[in-house]
Order: sequence, then structure tokens, then C-alpha cells
Amino acid sequence: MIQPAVAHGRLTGLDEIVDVGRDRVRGGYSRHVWDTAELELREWFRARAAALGLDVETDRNGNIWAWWGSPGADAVVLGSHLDSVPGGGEFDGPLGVASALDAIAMLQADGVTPTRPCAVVVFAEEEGSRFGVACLGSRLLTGAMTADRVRALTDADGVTFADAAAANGTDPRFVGHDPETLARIGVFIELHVEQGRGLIDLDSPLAVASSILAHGRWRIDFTGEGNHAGATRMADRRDPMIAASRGILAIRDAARGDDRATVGRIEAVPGGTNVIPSRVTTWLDARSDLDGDARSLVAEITARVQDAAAAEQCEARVTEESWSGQVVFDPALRDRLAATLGGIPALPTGAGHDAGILSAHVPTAMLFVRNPSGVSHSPEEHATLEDCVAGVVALTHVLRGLV
Ligand code: HGY
Ligand code: MN
Ligand code: MN
Ligand code: MN
Repeated sequence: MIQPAVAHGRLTGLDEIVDVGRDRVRGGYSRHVWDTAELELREWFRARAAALGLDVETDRNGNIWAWWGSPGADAVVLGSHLDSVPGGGEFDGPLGVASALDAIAMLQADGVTPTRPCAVVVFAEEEGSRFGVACLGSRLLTGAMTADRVRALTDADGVTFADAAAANGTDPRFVGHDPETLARIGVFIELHVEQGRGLIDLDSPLAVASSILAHGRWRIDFTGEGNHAGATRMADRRDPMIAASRGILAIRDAARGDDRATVGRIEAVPGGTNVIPSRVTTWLDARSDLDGDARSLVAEITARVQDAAAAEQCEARVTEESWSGQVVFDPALRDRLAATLGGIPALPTGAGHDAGILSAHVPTAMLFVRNPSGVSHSPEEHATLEDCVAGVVALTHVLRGLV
């Protein structure tokens, strides 16, 4: 079989974007929806797709589609996302997009003409790093989140999703559930770098995904009394930073077994070295294998953070920002991939994906590529060229069997 093109030690395509959105402060990459880096990646995608003769369109939610042949129903859709977490790795997202384009290029080079519509999609704001909700593009597409709620989301500078969309050619009046675009998808397959040690432990370059943990995000506001750092005696304070600190330890202690509970973001208001804050906001990412497990974890966390706040004469309020139930990927499609690829293991994941959102609507599958560092959402995330090539070859075999 034809092999994917490589250049400068990377899949071609990935080598072209290696410097886009590098984060000089955090390390790794910061590429957030409609920022300079992400816009550059969108242009890169459009140019690569056009070079393959694909027709590119942006849907009403800012997701980009590149069609091989005419757009139509029952399409085979491959793809992933181009945005990153703050200081993220090189592969989370872009590997799936570059591999999808490569798979089409390889079939074209082999003289294949698809008998079914086929597309590569780039989903917008998968990480939720700008507007706080992960998989925003696929949630809007599928109606999993209402347009009104999404339009009102704000970024760190107070810019609303509606204003950011309008400034970048997406009319905010028309964002939201898009049944026509959704109805075109016959099957969706997302290739992704593995984000834990699963494939290291299995000693395999590739796996198919079996399931995704139930997960969500909650905002926790600890409120107390803002005051002077020098003039306020320790005994007289109602310091929400202390309440939040107790709360974060309680969150860690609440997570048992398959549970994961993470506080990766904290904000003190007003945020001065010589100021006792009036409010400290933390964001909780909580996950567990079953929906009920994740829900009871968050119920326990809610009780514990309220106790932690009360111990400091403060208050804690917990607000859900997003939720994704447990995903079990389509067993028939998974078996089909496994049969095509022969002897490939199946692997559950703790990471969320647009494929998980789509799985409630269309048969969906994922292919994971080994990550030798076992680390992701970090500059240490990695995938060897050899394993990336194996991923593209596998995706090409799968695509050939579907088109
Ligand atoms: O947060 C997640 O699980 C995903 O990487 N967006
Ligand atoms: Mn991802
Ligand atoms: Mn990610
Ligand atoms: Mn459990």
C-alpha cells in the first residue's frame, strides 16, 4: 500500500503547523477558537483540503467541512479538532485532522473514487478553553446545548460567544441545532492520540475506543469578605481562599475507584497580593465510568465544599457548566474496524471527544495512536512518526472499506 508523505520527521501537514500557536510562557501550544493561531490553522486546513480537490464549507456553528465529491446523505466523515488546551500538546486534535486528509490523499493516489459522500470535519472549540464548554461545535450541531446558552458564554476578556462568532464570519443568529448537516453524517470516525498509558501497557501502536467516562464541568464560587491584608486580624477574617483550599483537598478525597476530580483553574477576585479576596472561583472537572457514579461524586463534592466553606464562615455555590454522559461506542462499527485492522485491541478512555457527542446520533468510532509519554494536555504529549504512520494507514484501510 502507498505510505503517507512525511517531512521533517512528521506527517506532512503536521510539519507545516509545528510553529503555529506555540506558547512561549506555558510551553506547548495555545490555540483557542478564533484566536490568531486557530485562524491560521483554519487557513492551513482549507489550503490542504483545496490542494486535494476537496470542497470546503463552514457550517453555521463554525465547524469546517471538506467534501470529497458532492456533499450528501449517509456520508463517511473523518475528523477531529485544531484547538488546544492552554499549553497543550502537538497531537491532541491536529493528528486526527491531518490523518483524515492523508487517508483521502492515499486513496486518491490509489485511484479510488468514492461511491459515497465523504468529508473531513474540523470541530470548533473542542477543548472549551476559550468559552468554558468542551465540544462546543459538536454540541451546537447536535442540539446538545441550546443556542441561547452558547451565545451568552463569555471568554476571559468578557467577549461573548455571539460577538466572537460575528467577528469571524459566523452569524450568531443562526448558531445552534443543525439537523440538515447532522443528517448527512452516515458514520463518523475520529483518530486521536491516546491520552493515557493504555497503549503503552498493551504494547500496541493502535487501539479502537470502547467507551468514554461520564464527565462534566462545574463552577464553584467560594464567597467571603474582601478586606485589607494588613489591617485584618487573622481571627476576624472570612477568607474564601482558605475555604477554597479546604474545598480542593475535600474534592481530592471524595474521588475513589474510577472517579477523577480535578481543579485545574482558580480565580481570586479582585486578585491582589495585599487583598483578602471577596470571592474565589474554582472549576471542577469530574468524571467516572457510569453517569450515576459521576453524579454521586459531584453530589458528595457539593456537600463537602459547603462544609469546607462553612468552617471558614464563607459560602460555596456549585453550578453545572456542562455534562456528557458515559459513551459506549457503536459495537457493530467497532467490530467492523477491528475486523478490517485485524487484532487491534479495544481501549476505554477518560478523555472527552466530539466523537462522544456524535455517538448519541450516528454510528461513531475512534482510533487511538500510542502516546509514549502517557501524558496529554501538556507539552510532554507525544506520538512517534512510526505510530502516526501506522494510524494513517489504518484509517485509510477503514475508509477504503466504507467508501
Ligand atoms: O477534556 C477532555 O477530555 C477533552 O480532551 N476535551
Ligand atoms: Mn482532542
Ligand atoms: Mn484534549
Ligand atoms: Mn465507578
